[in-house]
Amino acid sequence: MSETKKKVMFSGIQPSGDFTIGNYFGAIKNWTELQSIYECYFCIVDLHALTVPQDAAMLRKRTYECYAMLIAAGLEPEKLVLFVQSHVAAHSELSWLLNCYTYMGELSRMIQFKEKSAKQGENIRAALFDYPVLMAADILLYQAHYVPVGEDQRQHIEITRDIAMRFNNTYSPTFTIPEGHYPKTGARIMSLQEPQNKMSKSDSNVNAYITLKDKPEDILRKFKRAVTDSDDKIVYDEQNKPGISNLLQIYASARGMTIEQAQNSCGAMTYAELKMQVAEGVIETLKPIQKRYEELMKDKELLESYMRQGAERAEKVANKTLQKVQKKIGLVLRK
Ligand code: ATP
Ligand code: LTN
Repeated sequence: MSETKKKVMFSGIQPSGDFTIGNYFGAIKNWTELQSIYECYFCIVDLHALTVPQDAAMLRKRTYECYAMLIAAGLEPEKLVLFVQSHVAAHSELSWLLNCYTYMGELSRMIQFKEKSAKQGENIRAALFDYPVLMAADILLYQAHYVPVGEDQRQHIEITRDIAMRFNNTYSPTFTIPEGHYPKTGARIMSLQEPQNKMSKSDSNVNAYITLKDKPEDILRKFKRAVTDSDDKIVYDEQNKPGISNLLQIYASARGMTIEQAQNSCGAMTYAELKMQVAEGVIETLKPIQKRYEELMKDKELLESYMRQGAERAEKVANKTLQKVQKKIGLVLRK
C-alpha cells in the first residue's frame, strides 16, 4: 500500500539574539503546528549569523540556547528534523557550487543586503552579499516544497527559485522548485517603543522587545512602558493607533483569540488595565516554555544528542542531493 508522501518543509532561524515574542507568535508557534502536517526540516542557521560580526563565545552559547528554546516552545525532535546548519557540511559545499550559477546582478538587487550593509559601515563581509546563496542551498538540499518565512524573505525565496530553475534547465530536473509559505493572518508583532517598526531580536533598545526568557517582572515593566497614544480608546487601527493595535495583537495571540474578540474583551479597559492584561497573557504563555527551557539547558548531553540525531538525519537527505549536483556538473565523485 502506498502511503501519500508528506510534502517537505524547510525553514531556518538565526541565533543572532534571544528569540522574541515576535519570533514566537510570528514563526515558531506556526512551526509547532506544521510539524505534524509536513516532513519538516528546521535549522539554526549559525553560518548565516556569521555574515555580520559575532562574538565567538556568545555565538556558541546562543546556538545551544536557541536550539533548546525551539524544543521548549513545542518542536519535537522525534517528529521533525531539528538541526544546526554547520553540522551538515553539505550546506557550505552546495552553497559554493550554487555560487557558480548565481549572478552578481541578481544578488545586488537584494533589499536585505542593501539595508544590512548600510548598517555595517566600512568592512562589509562578502558573506553578507552571498547570504541568499547559502539560503538557497539550505532549501534546495532537502527538495523542499514549502518554506515558511515572513514577508521580508520573499525576495530570497524568489532568487532561490531562479537559481533552481536555471540549474534544472542547464542540466536536467535536479531541484524541487520551492514556494514561500507566508502566514495569512499570522501575527506581526511590532516594537514596544516604535510600534511602526517590527519587533526585532537585534534591536539596541531592550525595552522594545520581550524575549522568551524574560522574567515576569521585566515583562510587566516593558509593557507598562510601551508607547501608546494620547486618546483613551481601545480600537484596532494600525495607521492611527499602532501602539494600541500592537497590544491588542499580542493580547489576541497570547490568548488564541481573533483581533475582534480581543477588541471586544478589552474595549472598556483603561490603557493601564490593557497593559496589565497583555503582560499577564504573555507571562502565562511563556511560563511552561521557560520551565521546559530551564530543564533542557541543565542537560547539555541530551541537547547534544538531539543535535547529533538531527544532523545525522539531515545529512542523509542533503548528501544525496549534493552528490546529484556534483555528478551533473562534472566533478569526479570520490570512490
Ligand atoms: P534579526 O533582528 O536578527 O534580523 P529577527 O528577530 O528579525 O532577527 P529572524 O531571525 O530574521 O528574526 O526571523 C525568524 C523568523 O521570525 C522569520 O520567519 C520572521 O518572519 C519571524 N519574525 C521575526 N520578527 C517578527 C515579528 N516582529 N513579528 C512576526 N514575525 C517575526
Ligand atoms: N534568512 C532567514 C533565515 C534563513 C532561512 C533559511 C529561512 C536562513 N536559511 C532557509 C528559510 C529557509 C531569515 O532571516 N529569517
